[in-house]
Amino acid sequence: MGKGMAFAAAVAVVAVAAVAEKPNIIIIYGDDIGYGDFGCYGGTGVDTANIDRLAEGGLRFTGGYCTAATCTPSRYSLLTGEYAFRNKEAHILPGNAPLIIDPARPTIASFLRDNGYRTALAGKWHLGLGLPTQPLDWNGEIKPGPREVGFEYSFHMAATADRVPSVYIRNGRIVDLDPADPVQVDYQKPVGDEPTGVSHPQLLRVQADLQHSGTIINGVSRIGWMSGGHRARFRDEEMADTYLGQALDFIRAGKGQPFFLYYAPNENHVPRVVHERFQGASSLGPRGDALAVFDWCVGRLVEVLKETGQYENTLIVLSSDNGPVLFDGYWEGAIEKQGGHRAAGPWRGGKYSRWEGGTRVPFIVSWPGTVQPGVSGALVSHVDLLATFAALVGAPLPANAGQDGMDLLPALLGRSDAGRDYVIQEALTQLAVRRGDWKYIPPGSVTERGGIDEWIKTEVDEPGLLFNLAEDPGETRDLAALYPEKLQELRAIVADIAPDKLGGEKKLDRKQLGL
Ligand code: NG6
Ligand code: CA
Repeated sequence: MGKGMAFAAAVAVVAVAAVAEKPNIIIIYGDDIGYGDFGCYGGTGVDTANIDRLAEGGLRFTGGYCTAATCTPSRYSLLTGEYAFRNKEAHILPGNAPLIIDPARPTIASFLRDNGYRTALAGKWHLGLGLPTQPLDWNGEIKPGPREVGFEYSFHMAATADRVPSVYIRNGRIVDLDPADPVQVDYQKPVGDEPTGVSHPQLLRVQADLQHSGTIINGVSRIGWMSGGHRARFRDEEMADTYLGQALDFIRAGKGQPFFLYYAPNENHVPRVVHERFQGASSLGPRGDALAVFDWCVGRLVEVLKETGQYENTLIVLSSDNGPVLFDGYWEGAIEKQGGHRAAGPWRGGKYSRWEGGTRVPFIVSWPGTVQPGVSGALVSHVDLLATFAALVGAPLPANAGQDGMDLLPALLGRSDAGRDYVIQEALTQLAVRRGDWKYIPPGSVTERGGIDEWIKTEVDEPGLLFNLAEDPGETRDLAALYPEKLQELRAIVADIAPDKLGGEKKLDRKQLGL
């Protein structure tokens, strides 16, 4: 337990009730940033002084989880408070996928908007745009999208930086679009006659795998094909400054109304093409340089909060959408240059993985004067943020709001070290569960990225794998045979929540499992 955390539950209730004014709320959502990437979590090779300072003055969780080991499901759960596996569309989306959040479903953004907040998104979206019933016209009004699920202002890319269309969208319109040069997007076949990574590899600044060898934008081939929109195309080097600028403008514009900002930088997702002033900022190559960019952006954001007198009245949650990945389609040298830096910290695996590194992420909360500074081992998940913010603003959640989250306000403010009892971890639609020191991985396969252009799959048979994370953070010693009761206890959690996630065709019904 960290300094200053020995508070009785009764005290916590009184103290939380005493939070009178509605604070601003900022979620800073990193992309593919691992548990071990920041200095305050043991990272080396890149200076993350701004984030470390935020953690020092705030609360740093060691048991903080995103809900899934890839972006779309993780962001879906974050915003809705619903487990992503309940929504069959919540898998990694192409750049032309329809919106997967039902606009009738409350999100953190719509909930806070309805409770007096100004709301904005600046950064990555990747939750789809448009309707499932008709193809999206990129040259008209792009909707439904972030605005229809609660963001009054939105400035974002459609999906990821490695997926077309490589443009920004502001409030439902492509920014800087020339009507004489309309955008077309396709994920099945090339559109237009522009060079691709396959036809013109000599034009590439960074070599890519076949999946990332579609249309070349800014010297980098992407997933998918696009034509048109030349004036609107982004330059990767400026993306961080662009999103940050949007975030800062929004912060500065506030007048007497609290705000909610979902700030979702691209860093350090691939392609890692950082601004010239950050190239070589770390010893880790472009991946570390991108982390330095992220840290710098956090520093600027805090500075502007201070300049505008809002720092003390702003709750910041800083985290990541999934665990780290070194090679993710581009030959950027991340593996060769990692040295002693361990992006996932002590945990096994990373992005895509049911191993711990897939979903155990950095999780830092700042609210000067209100959050009790320290380090907390409480189990907290992004799925809880909607319910927790509802408690914070003192408003009931609508009946149809995310049913999977819980109010963890006392834990989030460092006034209690009681988090959730267990946490569900999703990777590629399969689940795992952690409770206390124990982790259970139901049958199926566990995926992780291996070395360069390599995937590693571990097939898991009945009854699944059981690990003690306190003694074996690397998940190397399966204790299933030694502790069958513990295994059944954790398995019962999954059986209750998602009986179909106990091993696909190998699944046994509950009676056969002895539950
Ligand atoms: C994968 C891509 C990867 C990345 C990821 C999404 C391949 C082989 N890999 O399918 O490069 O784009 O999708 O990342 O295509 S995420 O952080 O948005 O989930
Ligand atoms: Ca991600």
